[in-house]
Amino acid sequence: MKNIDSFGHLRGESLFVDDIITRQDTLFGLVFDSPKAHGKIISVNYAKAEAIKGVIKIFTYKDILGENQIGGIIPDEPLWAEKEVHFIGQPIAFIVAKNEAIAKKARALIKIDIEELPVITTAKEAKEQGSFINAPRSFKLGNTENSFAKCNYVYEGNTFSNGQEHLYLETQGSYAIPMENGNIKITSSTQGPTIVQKTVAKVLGIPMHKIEVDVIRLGGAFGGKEDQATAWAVMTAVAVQQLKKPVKFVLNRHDDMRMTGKRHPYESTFKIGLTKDLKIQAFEVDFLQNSGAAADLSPSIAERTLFHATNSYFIPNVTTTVYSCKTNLPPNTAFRGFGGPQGMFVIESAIAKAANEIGINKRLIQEANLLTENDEFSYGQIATQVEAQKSWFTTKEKFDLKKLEKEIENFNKENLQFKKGISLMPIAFGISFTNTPMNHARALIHIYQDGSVGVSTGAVEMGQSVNTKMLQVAFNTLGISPSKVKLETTNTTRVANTSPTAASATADLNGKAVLQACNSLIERLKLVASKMLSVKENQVVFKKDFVFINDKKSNLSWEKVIAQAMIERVALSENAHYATPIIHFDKTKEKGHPFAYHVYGTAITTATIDCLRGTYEIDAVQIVHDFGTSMNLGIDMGQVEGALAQGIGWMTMEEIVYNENGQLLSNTLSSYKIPDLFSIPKTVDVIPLETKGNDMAILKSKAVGEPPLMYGIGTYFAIQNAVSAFNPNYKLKFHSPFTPEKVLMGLYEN
Ligand code: LUZ
Ligand code: MOS
Repeated sequence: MKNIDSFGHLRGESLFVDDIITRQDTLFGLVFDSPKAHGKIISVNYAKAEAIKGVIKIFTYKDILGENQIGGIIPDEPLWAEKEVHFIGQPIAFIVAKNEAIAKKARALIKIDIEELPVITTAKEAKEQGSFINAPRSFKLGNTENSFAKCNYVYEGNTFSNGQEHLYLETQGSYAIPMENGNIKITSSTQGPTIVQKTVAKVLGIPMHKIEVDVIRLGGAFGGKEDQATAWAVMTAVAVQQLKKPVKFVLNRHDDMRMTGKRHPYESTFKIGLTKDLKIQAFEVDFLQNSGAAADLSPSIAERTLFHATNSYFIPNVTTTVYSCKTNLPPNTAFRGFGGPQGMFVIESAIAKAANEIGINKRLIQEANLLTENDEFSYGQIATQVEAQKSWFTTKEKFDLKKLEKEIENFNKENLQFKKGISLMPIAFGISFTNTPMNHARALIHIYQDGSVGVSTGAVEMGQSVNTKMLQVAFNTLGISPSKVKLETTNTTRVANTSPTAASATADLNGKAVLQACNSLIERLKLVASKMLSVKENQVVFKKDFVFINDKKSNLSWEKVIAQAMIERVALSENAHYATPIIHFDKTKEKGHPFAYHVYGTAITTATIDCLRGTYEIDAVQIVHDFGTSMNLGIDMGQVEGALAQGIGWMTMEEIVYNENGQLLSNTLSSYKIPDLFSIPKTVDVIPLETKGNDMAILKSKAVGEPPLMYGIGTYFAIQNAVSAFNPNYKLKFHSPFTPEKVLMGLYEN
C-alpha cells in the first residue's frame, strides 16, 4: 500500500501549520533573542519597537501568569530569559504585531545591554570547569580493571562526533486560537502534542483541559520537534490568553537554525582490550556530551548512549560513563538515534584503532565479537532473537564480500590518484523509550452509522507514514476496504496523555492499541452478524467488506451489519490502551530489561577518494536489514534509505560550526550542506533479512525509523580505509564529519 499522503503531497494539497487558513483577526509573532552566549541582562529597551504602528504587544517573562518554565526532565529552562542569558538565540521577548514584516521591523529596534560572562562552547571545557546538567551515569558489567591486565592488546584513543541540524522541511510553528471561557486551541508542528498541552497549562497557569492541541502532520521532525516545538506553541498561547485574538508564529529558516538545538556533539575517550583470538574482553568509555545551556532531553539521550555503547557486540567487561556537559550553546536535543549513534561511533572507532595497531582487517575483530543468543548487555538485558550474526554473514554472502575486497585491492594497486576503501557496519538498536513509563499508547475508533470508520491515535504523522500503517492495521482487522477508513488528526482531546512520536516505537505502540480496539469492535459485530445469519458467532469472519461464513462469502455486507448494530444499540466506538509488557529498568542499579526487542542489520560501504583533491564519492552501500516481517516494504525501504542518507550526512559533510563566542557560523543552507542526489551513494541495495519478526512489534513488523541511520557510520570507516590505502603514515583519527578537508590533510600527513 502506498503512503496515503502521496497524492496530497504531490499536489501541494496536504496541510501544514503555515497552510491553515487564518482567521481575519490573526496576529503574528516573532521572537527577540539573545545576541550574546552568556551574560547578565542590564537593560532591554522596547520603547522604539513598541512605538511602531501595528505592534500590538511585546511579551516578556513579566507577562507570564503561571510559571516561566518549559524544562521537561529538569526545570532549568525559562520560556523567556529573566536576568541572564545562556546562549545566542535564547528567547527574551515575543513581539506580536499585525503582520510579520512589522514584527521584524520592531525587532531591529529593540536595544539590549548585556554584561558579558565567560562562554563555554565545548564539552571538554565544561567538564574541566565542573559545568554539568546533572550527575554523570555509569553502566558496568564484569570488571574492566582486572580484565585489561589479562589482555594481549590494550589501546586507548579519543573520538569526536559533531552535532547535526535537523533541517526539517517545515520549520517550527504554531497557530493558537482563543475559544470560549478562556479555552485555547493550538495547532502545532510538534511530535509531542501532550508535551505542548502540559507545558502551555503550566506557563499559563490553567488546567490542561482548557488546552486542545491538534496536529495535522509535520513536514519532518527527526527529533527536533520532540521537545523543541513546545516553546513556540507556548508563546502563541501566552499571547492568546491575554490578547484574546488568534496568534500565529512560524519560524523562518534563519531563526530556526539559530534558536533551536541540534544533535549533541560528543567528545569521548576509550580504552579497549583484546585477547590474542581477537575477543574484546574489556571496554571503557567516558562520553562527554555537549548538552548546551539547558537539560532538554539530554539526560535521556545520554542514557541511550550508554545503552548502545557496545553496538552489536558482546563484551564481558564494560564500564561506560556519560557526562552531560552544560555549555553556552542552544540546548541540544533529540535527533534520530537519540545518542545511540554517538555511542556506536566510539566502539567502531575503538575497533578500528585496535585493528590498525594489530595490523589486521577491522572486520575480523567485528566478526569475532558479534552478539549471540543469551549474551548479556552491559545494562543487564539478555539478548534474545539475536540477528547480529545472521545479518552479518548474509551480507557477506549476498553481496560477495570476498570479490568486493579483491576488486578494491586490485583497483588500489593499479591506481595512484584514486583509492577505494571498504567497511562493514553492523547495527543493534533497542526499541522502546528508555524511560519505561513512556511506553504506552491509545487509540479511539468510531464506526459511523454508514459504515465508514475514523481512527484517532497518539501517533503524529511526520512523513514516516505512520498513518498509512495505522490505516493498514485498522482495515485489515476490520476486514473492510482501505477507502472506508480515515486517519484523524492527532488531537489531545480525542487521545489524551500521549507519549511523543519518537523512539521508533510509535507504530508499535499505537498500532497495538488500534489492533486491540478493532478486535473489540469485531467481537461485538460478530454477535450482531451471527444473529442476522442464524449462525454461531465463531463462524463469522469479516472480510472484503462482507461477512464470510466458513470461508464462504454471504450476502451480508459490512454496511448492513453496522445498520443493524445501530438498531440494536450496540456501541460502535472503542477506546483501547496498550502498554508494552515485560520491559523494566532500575536506575539505582542501572540494570533491567528496557527494550521490547532489538533491530539488527549489516551494511557494506565502498567509497572512492580523489587523492589529489581530498574529495570522495560513495560507490555503494549494501545492506541486509532486519525488518521482522515488514507490513509495508515500500515505506520501510524508504525509511532505510532516508536514514542512511541522514547518517552519511552526519558522518561526512554536515559540519556545525560555532565560534568561540558561541555564535553559529553554519547558519545558512550555503554554509551547512546536507546530502543531495550527487552525494548519496551511487548504489543503495537493501535486502530484507528473513526473520520471524517479534510479537512485540506491530504485526511482527519491526520498528524502522532510527536503526538504519547508523549504517551511515560505515561511510566514515570506508573513507578512512581509502585514506590509509594511499598514505601508510596516516594515523587514524576519529573526528567526524570526515570532510574533504580532513581527508586531504590525512592523505598528506606523515
Ligand atoms: N525519545 C525519548 C527518544 O524520549 N526517549 C527515547 O528513548 C528515545 N529514543 C529514541 C528517540 N527518541
Ligand atoms: Mo526521536 S530522536 O524524537 O525518535
